[in-house]
Amino acid sequence: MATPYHSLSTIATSIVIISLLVISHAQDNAPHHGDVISLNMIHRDTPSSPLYNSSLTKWQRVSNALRRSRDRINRFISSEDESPDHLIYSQGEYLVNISIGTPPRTFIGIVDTGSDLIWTQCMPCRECFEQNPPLFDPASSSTYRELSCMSNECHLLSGAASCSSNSSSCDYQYSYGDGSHTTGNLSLDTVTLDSTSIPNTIFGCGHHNGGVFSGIESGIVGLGRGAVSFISQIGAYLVGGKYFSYCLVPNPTMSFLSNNSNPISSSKMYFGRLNTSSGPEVVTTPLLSTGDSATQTFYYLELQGISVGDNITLDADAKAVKGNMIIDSGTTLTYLPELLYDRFKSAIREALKDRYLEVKQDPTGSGLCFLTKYDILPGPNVTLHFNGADVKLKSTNTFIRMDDETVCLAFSPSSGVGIYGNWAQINYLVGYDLDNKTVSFQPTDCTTS
Ligand SMILES: *[C@@H]1O[C@H](CO)[C@@H](O)[C@H](O)[C@H]1NC(C)=O
Ligand SMILES: *[C@@H]1O[C@H](CO)[C@@H](O)[C@H](O)[C@H]1NC(C)=O
Ligand SMILES: *[C@@H]1O[C@H](CO)[C@@H](O)[C@H](O)[C@H]1NC(C)=O
Ligand SMILES: *[C@@H]1O[C@H](CO)[C@@H](O)[C@H](O)[C@H]1NC(C)=O
Ligand SMILES: *[C@@H]1O[C@H](CO)[C@@H](O)[C@H](O)[C@H]1NC(C)=O
Ligand SMILES: *[C@@H]1O[C@H](CO)[C@@H](O)[C@H](O)[C@H]1NC(C)=O
Ligand SMILES: *[C@@H]1O[C@H](CO)[C@@H](O)[C@H](O)[C@H]1NC(C)=O
Ligand SMILES: *[C@@H]1O[C@H](CO)[C@@H](O)[C@H](O)[C@H]1NC(C)=O
Ligand SMILES: CC(=O)N[C@H]1CO[C@H](CO)[C@@H](O)[C@@H]1O
Repeated sequence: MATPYHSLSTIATSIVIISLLVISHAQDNAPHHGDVISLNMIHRDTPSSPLYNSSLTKWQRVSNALRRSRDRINRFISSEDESPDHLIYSQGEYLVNISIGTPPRTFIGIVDTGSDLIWTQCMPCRECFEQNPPLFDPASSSTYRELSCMSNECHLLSGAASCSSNSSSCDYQYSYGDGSHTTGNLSLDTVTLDSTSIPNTIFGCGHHNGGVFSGIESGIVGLGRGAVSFISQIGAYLVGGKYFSYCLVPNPTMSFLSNNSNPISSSKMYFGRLNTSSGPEVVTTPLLSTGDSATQTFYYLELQGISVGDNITLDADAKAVKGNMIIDSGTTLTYLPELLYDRFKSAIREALKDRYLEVKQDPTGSGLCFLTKYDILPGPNVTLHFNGADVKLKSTNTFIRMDDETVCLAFSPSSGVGIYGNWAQINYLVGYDLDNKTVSFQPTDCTTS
């Protein structure tokens, strides 16, 4: 809505009226007790993905995913050292198709557990990347409202918001480490997930946007831990508070499964606490936080060690306060602190040296690849020992096929913080409990759940 000028009292009155309308509307659709919102999570490399490039071969896709992985870990490492507004976005691997506005308009967002703000490209567009769904036009949404500079919401963005005067709009500016950026008005509108409408969601209505976008997505859905993150905002509407989880299926175009045409069910994201989040096989580890605002977005875990068979290697440097590892859905490989990685690699090499020929070629940067047309099955039992939670990986989590002949360890060394990447999370139900500050893992066949 273009609001050239309103007196403050008019704005305040409108806010009250709009809020009342929105809340009463929302209650019709609000989740009932026991309902959890379920969304498909589209991997960029599945044929149903709007980002799918059919002219790439399977192995090009793998190699691209690993390149994105390297870009992203580098952002995580630099964002730890640099300023709070140095955000890490570097593509990410999964998309969700949600809606924004009244009536709802399609919003295809990249799921980013490494940033907070949810934003979409908006009309009038002064600088935009190409996108497939029509641009969101605030003027066509009856529930859209621009936030003022004096609003509490505007203050939540601290350094990323600026105001020319108290009565002006709340202008935000986000620059990601990879050169991607969005600038626009911080606003409120209804976001619809499946059939659940969540009113007054703070989002960035971006009028100047650019960077590494692929032409289909409309923006980013930030699912970090910070105050403006989507999950922090919508917790009040969810069953069991600020809780989301996902279950990632093996990707048929990028995995051990050699059959591209075999349809496989989609990965799922759930908002709200699932009943299964405390079953017998569930393991749970605390989420750690730095006092440091620069990194309070990230989901830090403490990885105490890693076992290959019965041999355990401990990470002597594991930092109990802050955590030595970030769990992330947008990075493919898992990155271990260097010393831990070196010992892990030696143990894997030791366990497989009699069965497979090691090849020096190192397309992953993983440093350990084997020549084999067959999958490494059974592989050695690999267990990640998080504080209080032993996560037992399957061979399909531990190794990644690079081409018809080569299988590599799906792990790489990191010179800074580690990343628990999405490949190692496939076929686990991973639950993020922001209220209880825990992350839980439950082995699950995600293709049938
Ligand atoms: C989930 O738990 C809630 C509350 O304990 C209960 O009402 C609901 O029936 C449960 N749902 C399932 C599918 O078990
Ligand atoms: C798809 O991949 C081909 C081959 O690498 C490339 O030339 C083309 O630009 C890609 N298309 C898109 C939309 O990324
Ligand atoms: C997103 O959802 C809308 C509404 O359900 C649908 O019309 C559209 O085709 C979907 N887009 C993609 C790329 O899945
Ligand atoms: C905005 O308002 C605050 C207090 O309400 C005041 O301290 C500040 O000086 C005002 N700033 C401008 C630019 O008017
Ligand atoms: C691939 O999947 C198709 C359809 O499900 C099936 O007919 C075909 O036999 C499969 N090929 C292989 C090699 O598994
Ligand atoms: C465990 O360590 C011992 C001693 O270094 C070694 O002999 C054995 O092969 C290792 N087992 C595995 C599964 O790596
Ligand atoms: C892996 O662990 C399972 C039980 O968890 C055991 O039955 C199996 O023998 C182990 N495999 C190897 C190679 O040690
Ligand atoms: C989460 O915390 C609440 C209260 O702090 C507690 O009642 C509940 O049992 C906890 N849930 C889990 C799954 O730990
Ligand atoms: C940064 C930005 O695009 N701010 C815009 C917010 O909205 C007002 C009008 O609604 C524009 O004038 C600003 O340019």
